Amino acid sequence: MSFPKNFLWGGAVAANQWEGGWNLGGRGPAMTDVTTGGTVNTPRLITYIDKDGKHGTLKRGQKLPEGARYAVLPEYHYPNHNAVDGYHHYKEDIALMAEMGFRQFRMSISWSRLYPTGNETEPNREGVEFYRSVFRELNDKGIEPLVTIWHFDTPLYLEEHEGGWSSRSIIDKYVRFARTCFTEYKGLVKRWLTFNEINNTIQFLGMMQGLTDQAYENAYQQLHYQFVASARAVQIGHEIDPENMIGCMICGITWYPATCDPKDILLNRHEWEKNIFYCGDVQCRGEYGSYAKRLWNEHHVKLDCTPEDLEDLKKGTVDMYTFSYYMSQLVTTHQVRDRVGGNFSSGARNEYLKYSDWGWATDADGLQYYLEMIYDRYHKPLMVVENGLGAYDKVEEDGSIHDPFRIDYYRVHIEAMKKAIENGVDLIGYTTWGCIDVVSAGTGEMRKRYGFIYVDMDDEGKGSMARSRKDSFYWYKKVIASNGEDLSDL
Ligand code: BGP
Repeated sequence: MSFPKNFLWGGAVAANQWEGGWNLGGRGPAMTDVTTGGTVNTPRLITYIDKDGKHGTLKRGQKLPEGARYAVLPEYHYPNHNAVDGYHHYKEDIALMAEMGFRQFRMSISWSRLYPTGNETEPNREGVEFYRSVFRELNDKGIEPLVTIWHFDTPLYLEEHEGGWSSRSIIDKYVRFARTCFTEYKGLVKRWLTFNEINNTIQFLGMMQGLTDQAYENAYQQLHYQFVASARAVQIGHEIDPENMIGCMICGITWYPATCDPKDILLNRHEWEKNIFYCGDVQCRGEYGSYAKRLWNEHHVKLDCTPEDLEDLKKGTVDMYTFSYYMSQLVTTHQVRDRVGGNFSSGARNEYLKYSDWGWATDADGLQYYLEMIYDRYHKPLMVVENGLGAYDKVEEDGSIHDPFRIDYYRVHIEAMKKAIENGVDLIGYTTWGCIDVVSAGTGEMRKRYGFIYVDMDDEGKGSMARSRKDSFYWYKKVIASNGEDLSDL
């Protein structure tokens, strides 16, 4: 057994991290446009002007003070404004992806490029045409687009004035946006994901301490509105083009118990329910899992959930399960001396694993475990739509970039996928994260690079934006050409 013949090899980016052009072509602002850069130790900040005209900053999850409004302030650098300028470089980038032999490219559509405030009744034509050109370019080069409709970028106007995902009214606005995507790009795009890493809203709470029940209620409520929005989008997507294949997208953390204390084993099972199955069950099975009531009761959550919502959830189940995979985490009921965090999750340090410079564990066995566990639960086709190693790259005098650590990382994860396929998993595609260097979502840095393609740009936004090939570029090309058989060094 090996990778299926039409396996969808490729790479992934998101609009706000790749595209730039934040105020071009009629695009409206999103939250990332008022978010500064950070580092591994210092958080990204959200900037605002208060009612007296004073400048201020917030951390993720904090509320805007009464009377304040989000603002771009001259004293800060906003890395997502230009990102790596995919807006102007997409032809060049796609040509490089075609050179590697990509069969699929995952990207997202910026909601505020199509609906600048989210409230317009007609889309911004310039935005619509921009993505049409990108999809045509991909199709011309034999690369199938895989499109994420929402990748962390709700129009800022909806966040600021209408409560974002806390308000039921946003469902209709998202559905209008999704309908536009399905209608405009019919025939050009056949694979869609409704929400990126939808489970982060809950999983992320595990990184914080002293949260109130209200914080949990807000998170579960926001998720419920996203589930309904997703389910309605799935139904519309199928109506518009029955060939559309639409997936959920879950932040796939493999949770392990830190000890064999039965209390840890049970806690671990409950972590899977809360962090992973809660969303997958609703989106794949069309209803909340039996444990959901317990989760809500733990925090006295009263959901705004109507009988029509439950009907929609039933009718709008996804066709495939897609997920990101970077790491596993350990949970325990015992005291944790060394806590580690990464990608919206945290746990105890695992002495059997190696950690990256950003503290993310490398665990390829965890990927096999996740694939086998999830396939057995849902029996739907799976895709790994993000996986990769954020690392420093050094450009040599002659311009070459040697990244054997990245090749090693991919090799073990591709081997893990192969083993899962041998064990019966229907895995249909793999898009590595940040196939071209992009702005980091977590830290806003450029120095945290994932790409096969290097972009000459630093954390302060200085650089020529020139693209160049790393060693891993040639390696991945060889992997794709051999359909995952040749994983040897260059
Ligand atoms: C996921 C996001 C991506 C991406 C990735 C890597 O959570 O879906 O947008 O950025 O993580 O994270 P980071 O950029 O923080 O290294």
